[in-house]
Amino acid sequence: MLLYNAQVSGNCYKARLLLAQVGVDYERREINVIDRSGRSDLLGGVNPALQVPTLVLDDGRPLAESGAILWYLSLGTRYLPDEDFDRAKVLQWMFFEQYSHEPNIAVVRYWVSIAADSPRESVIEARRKAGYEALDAMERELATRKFLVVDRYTIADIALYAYTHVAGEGGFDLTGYPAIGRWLERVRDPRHSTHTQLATGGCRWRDRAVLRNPRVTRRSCRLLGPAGCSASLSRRSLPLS
Ligand SMILES: N[C@@H](CCC(=O)N[C@@H](CS)C(=O)NCC(=O)O)C(=O)O
Repeated sequence: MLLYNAQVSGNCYKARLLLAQVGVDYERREINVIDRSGRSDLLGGVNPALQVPTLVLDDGRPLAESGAILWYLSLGTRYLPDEDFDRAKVLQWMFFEQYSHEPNIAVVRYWVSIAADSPRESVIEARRKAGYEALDAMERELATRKFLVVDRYTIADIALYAYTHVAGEGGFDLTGYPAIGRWLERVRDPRHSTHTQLATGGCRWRDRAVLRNPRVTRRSCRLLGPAGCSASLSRRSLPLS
């Protein structure tokens, strides 16, 4: 697979994290999110929105939007629940992320820490206020449960972890959000999610739940035999920030 990627982008981070967790080998093509020149030439054929992340499958079909990429890669894996209602709850949080969280927390982070120019302070403050409201909603939910859905790590957690764990770069102060703080730790905990196991050479791609998804496993199974698996995975630098 090929990922059109920007290293600073939390939306791309979601795709990189799940690709690492399911153990798919892929290439990256870097896009500059500040200098937008030449964007049509680079992405015109694969994403009408001319944005990243965009994933191109091995058969050439392109898939854009971080949520769609997470959904596709998680089909048949432990990262997407089987039960219909639980799957709808995953979507609930992913839509929340795209409408209430990312447009405020990610955009303020972009203005404050990445962009060459930013709007006037009152505009930033209005977005920051809306960002805090999104964090309030997460705090209320996470005060009652360990993860956003079915009390285990799913792509809903990946979608919301991406920009929450770097919210400080947008001037968001998370000290008043103890449940979010504990959830951030849980997401990083190898007992709940697998990325730190991968970092230490874990071999989750052989897991039965992962193997149920032919899209993400056929190629990695071919590429990584049992002996090569931990070596390949431990060499991979994981996109944890
Ligand atoms: N809803 C999209 C948003 C994608 C998006 O905003 N991508 C940004 C990087 S985070 C981008 O490509 N910016 C450059 C541009 O719009 O020209 C998603 O979740 O993937």
